[in-house]
Amino acid sequence: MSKIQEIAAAIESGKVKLIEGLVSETLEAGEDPNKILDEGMVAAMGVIGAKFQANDVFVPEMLVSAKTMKKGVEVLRPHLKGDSLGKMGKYIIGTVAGDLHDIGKNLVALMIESAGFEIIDLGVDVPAQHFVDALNEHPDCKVVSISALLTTTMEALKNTVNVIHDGGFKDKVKIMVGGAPVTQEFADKIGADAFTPDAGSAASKAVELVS
Ligand code: B12
Repeated sequence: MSKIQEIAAAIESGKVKLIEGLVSETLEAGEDPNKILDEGMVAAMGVIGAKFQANDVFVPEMLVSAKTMKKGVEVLRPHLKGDSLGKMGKYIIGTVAGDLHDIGKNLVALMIESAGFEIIDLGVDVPAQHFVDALNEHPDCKVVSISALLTTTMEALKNTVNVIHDGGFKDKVKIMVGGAPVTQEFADKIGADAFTPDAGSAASKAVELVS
């Protein structure tokens, strides 16, 4: 088993105590941090999702895997970060109302930060009005982004975009949306300015939006 496969297996089976050591060892062995993230960690969460759908694992197992992933990402974090902090301006991010998933949102925030933005993270289950409040608090912010992981919260995503537009920000900020059930077609339909399928492409899109 390769080190990356070991990391994936540790996340799938929720080995919270082993993950930090494993990720450190793999980095020390010279492995690319982006490869560890995508092929080890993100892939493992996909496997857990499929197992959950097949009733092979349940919410408690998903939670332990999520906790394991978060610990692993903390070890990777300094290796993924750039040093151009805040140069590109501010970037507001949050998970939509009704949705508690934050691993993808946190990865997007990490990559966007690496691209030089200052992150204002509103957390999870964020009511639409909180995005407007944050924009009023940070009038120099040019991009706001919303994550949704549940098909049942896609309607809240649409509502959040409307509330931001109605709050007077239609032509002032760009809205990015994403998360597993979101597509380009859906993003267009709800009037968002951009969608990307993953954190890496979210970072380049954010730079494009402010350039
Ligand atoms: C971990 C997990 C949980 C954890 C979350 C812990 C946490 N802190 O995040 C817990 C246990 C809490 C959980 C709870 C539930 N979950 Co859950 N969960 C997952 C799981 C296994 C992994 C999600 C994840 O972290 N993926 C890894 C990250 C890296 O990927 P990602 O989030 O998609 O993000 C990437 C992209 O989408 C994109 N992206 C994400 N956000 C954004 C934002 C922008 C702006 C952009 C541009 C891009 C972008 O970039 C990211 C990085 O590349 C998924 C399965 C799956 N395949 O997604 C199910 C899944 C999302 N959950 C599901 C369900 C049903 C639930 C529950 C309803 C279960 C229950 N019965 O209680 C609850 C809902 C709770 C709530 N109200 O939110 C279903 C959703 C089904 C559906 N179609 O809606 C899934 C798909 C599992 C399944 N296959 O059935 N879950």
